[in-house]
Amino acid sequence: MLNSDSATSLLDLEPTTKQFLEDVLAGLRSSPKRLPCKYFYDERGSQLFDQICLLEEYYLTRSEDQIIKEFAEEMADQIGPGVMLVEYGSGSSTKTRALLDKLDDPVAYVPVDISREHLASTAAQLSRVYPQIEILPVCADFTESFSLPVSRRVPTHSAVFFPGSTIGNFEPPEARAMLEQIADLCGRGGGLLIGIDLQKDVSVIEAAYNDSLGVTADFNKNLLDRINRDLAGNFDLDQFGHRAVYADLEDRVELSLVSYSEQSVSIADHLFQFTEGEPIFTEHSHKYTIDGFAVLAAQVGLTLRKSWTDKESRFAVLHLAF
Ligand code: AVJ
Repeated sequence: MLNSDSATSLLDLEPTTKQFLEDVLAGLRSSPKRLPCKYFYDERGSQLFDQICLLEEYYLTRSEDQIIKEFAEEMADQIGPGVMLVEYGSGSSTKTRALLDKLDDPVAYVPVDISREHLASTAAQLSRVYPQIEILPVCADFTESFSLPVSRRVPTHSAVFFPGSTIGNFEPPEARAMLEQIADLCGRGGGLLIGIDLQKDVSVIEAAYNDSLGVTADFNKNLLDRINRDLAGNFDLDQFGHRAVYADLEDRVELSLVSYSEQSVSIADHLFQFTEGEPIFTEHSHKYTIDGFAVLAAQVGLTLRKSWTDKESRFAVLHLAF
């Protein structure tokens, strides 16, 4: 319980600039060039993503919100009483409140996010709304394993809430490893509530990543701007174009930034050459069927217990447990 004179304590495991530089140099030295999408989410990137969530074309957020609002009680029943709820990529936690409202006497809520500023403001706001739940924010890259904070009351079990289809950013082997890490973290008991974007008409998916207002293009290019700001880069943002194309074989939309011309870019004291039309891949977003995801989860011992979809079957939330 947080009393009025205690600030929200925050476990800060945010990746350092050194790690950012190492990851950027390694990505731009690979062929094809790539950059880790987890670095999209600096303060500006998180704000742009919040705008993406409101876009007409980007159906994912409102579809998932509709599902959670409609079925929160059933989801809470699946998770059970006295839980420590750990949310990966908590962002603004707008999805979570409908679930927190229905949980039976949750002991603690642990938002985990890579954007420290976003996390601190979200945690402070939630501790005001839910004074009866201990809010224990963790600033971390959840793709790396981390230990759970200790709550004042001992939870009956932990459950992980992983909304937003962020699991889609992982290649299948990494997605499997992520599910294994989550299974180890929550163990038997609450299990995992996870949002997945479903396979559908490709034109609907591609429109969601090529919005008419250009917000996704700004989101994608903000990564180059962050490199310029944080790593003394000299990317000319007008010399790179946003591209988002669905790759049928891999069942994913692939975001990239394409060099409009032959050019060189320096980062710190490293020089990188680009040919005209050369892409930097910045994000893959995999799309699943419910059965296909259940097969993947079964590889780490998680069984599909229940699933819910929106009215247009565009998105699904799955409950998986041992
Ligand atoms: C937050 C990773 C789920 O893949 O749809 C939105 C990020 N990228 N628009 C997604 C994103 C471009 C989003 N995830």
